[in-house]
Amino acid sequence: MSEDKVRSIDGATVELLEKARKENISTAFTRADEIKPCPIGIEESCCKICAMGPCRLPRSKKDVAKERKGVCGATIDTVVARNFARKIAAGAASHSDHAREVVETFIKTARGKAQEFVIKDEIKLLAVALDFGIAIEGRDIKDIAIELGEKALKEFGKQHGELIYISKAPLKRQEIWRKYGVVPRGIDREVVEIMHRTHMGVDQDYRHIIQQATRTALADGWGGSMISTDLQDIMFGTPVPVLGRINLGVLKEEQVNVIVHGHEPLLPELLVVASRDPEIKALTEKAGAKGINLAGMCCSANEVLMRHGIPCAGNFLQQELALVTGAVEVMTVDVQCEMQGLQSVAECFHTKLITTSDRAKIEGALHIEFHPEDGLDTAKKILKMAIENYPNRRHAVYIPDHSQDIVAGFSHETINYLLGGLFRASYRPLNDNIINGRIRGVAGVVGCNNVRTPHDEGHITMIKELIKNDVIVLTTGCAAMACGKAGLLTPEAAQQFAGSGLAEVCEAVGIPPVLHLGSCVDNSRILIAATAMVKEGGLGDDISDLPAAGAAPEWMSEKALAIGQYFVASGVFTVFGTTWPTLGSENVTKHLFEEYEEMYKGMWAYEPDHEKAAQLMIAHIDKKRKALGLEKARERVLFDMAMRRALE
Ligand code: BF8
Repeated sequence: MSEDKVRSIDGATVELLEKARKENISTAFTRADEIKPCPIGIEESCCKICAMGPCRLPRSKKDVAKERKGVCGATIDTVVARNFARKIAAGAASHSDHAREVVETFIKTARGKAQEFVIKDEIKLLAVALDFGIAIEGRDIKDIAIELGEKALKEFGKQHGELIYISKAPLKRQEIWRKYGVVPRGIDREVVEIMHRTHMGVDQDYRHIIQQATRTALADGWGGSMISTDLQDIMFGTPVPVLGRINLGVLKEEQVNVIVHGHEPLLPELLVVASRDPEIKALTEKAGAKGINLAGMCCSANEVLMRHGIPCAGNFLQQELALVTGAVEVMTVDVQCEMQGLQSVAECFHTKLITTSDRAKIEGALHIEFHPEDGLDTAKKILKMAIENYPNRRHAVYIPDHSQDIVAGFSHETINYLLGGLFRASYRPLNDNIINGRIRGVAGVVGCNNVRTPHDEGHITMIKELIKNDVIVLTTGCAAMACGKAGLLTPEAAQQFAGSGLAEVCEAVGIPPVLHLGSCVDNSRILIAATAMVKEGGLGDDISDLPAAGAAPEWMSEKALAIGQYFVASGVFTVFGTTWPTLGSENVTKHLFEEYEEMYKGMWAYEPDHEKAAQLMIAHIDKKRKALGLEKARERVLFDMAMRRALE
């Protein structure tokens, strides 16, 4: 097997890695070979928060140092808990600052001050307004939207009370949160408090530090991320099933290729509009190209795929490789998950890398800032630059012949409708099929790629194991894109990969066995789907009672940790792969892996073997089925080699 095949299970990635290697282009894959992870950092046994250190306290030094304490006396438990909490603060801040941008644009849209944007989904506007306690009777849509935007904005700076969306959770869950003092007051306040508590000489009790990390994570999942999803849906439309295509083969040799990369769907929405503009089309023809080909990368891809069926070029570890094709005229990036390495790859080709957010620049890249007031003009300007750049291709273009049909667009509202129909939309059929055993349970498999584990392999190994065992999978982010590339996001995948019970249900409803719910902020859709299942009845009275589990087998970002923490605190057993950031402290790990089950009825687990991780999830699902009295015999399907080959 070639070295590149070990790095990724995706054909397009393997081909372009080989091209990059031959052309001596540095990518995350080659840099990872040059940089070995720091053995002390990987277990988070290093404290750098003051200038008396850094204090390195690795587990391996246990016999040497009498006690693993820093200069100030901070225990290893304090050090590890602080590091963990700061990561969650960064993750929650990222999702929530994205949300803030969305809310501010939403207010401008409602006031008619955002170029081209309108309120597209009035039904969802009214539903969300009611959640916020806003009167809707006899009122103008515009006034309702302005009031909603202003109330949503206040959620960030609120100092006291509870975030409004907390009341959407099952009542039993809310009680647990109140009992442990983790109901978020205001989104920004919780992030700031983590930074304060983890400053030198403040909070020095690991359980207490983790408590604030939980409150902050909940401010993300049931705050920033949820606000983001809802307001994006209202402005740009709530996703419905849509056919798309995925992988680097969606790039077109004879077209002007523009990739939107990042997270906020604001400029990408306008690039979609601008790409259909007659003036842009005429300019494209004049440049000798056969059209503008807009494609997405990372979560921006998920956003425009979910709402417009715009092709997805790929997930996190494919971002540099997209440029290695030599076919990309422009790549726009806004915030999060954009590698600085993109600029040096772009310089090997004719590609223009354009940063578009006032919060993020990349040295050497062009900066064209997006502002909602003249967003469409900015989008057109960027497309014109791409068209002008089309004749500048310096190298032979190489686009791997790999792309795959996918069906995406499974918002909570759509799942509700697909299961129950327009007039009796409900999760009843899902609950019934879980109760009768055709569906064993539900898994949320989400998160990133990580160059320290073969690209996409964790997602696909885990998800195939789950669906074969009749567990329906909800997916978002880069995990969803991995599924798309592996052919798991089509209704036909049910027959090919799912167990007979799940396949039967998927066929009856006409859905894939793996449902693509969107970007990473859309993990909030999974919380709402889980809550809807609880409220539908028959599966207990809390999220923790559901036969359900979560996972991020290839996680790498701080955002993934914030997501995991709010899943766990919402009652979901959650398994992470690749690495785990509290291994330096047995006490902190025990707290998150064991004591949390007592407290929150959900807990973390770490299992880098993806098949074993899937089995842990299935075992948890079976445990919950048993507790619910759903003991209809369910033989676990264990694959032998022959069955595996047959699957492939
Ligand atoms: O927010 S899954 S690598 S792209 S962090 Fe990033 Fe991870 Fe991908 Fe989207 Ni989410």
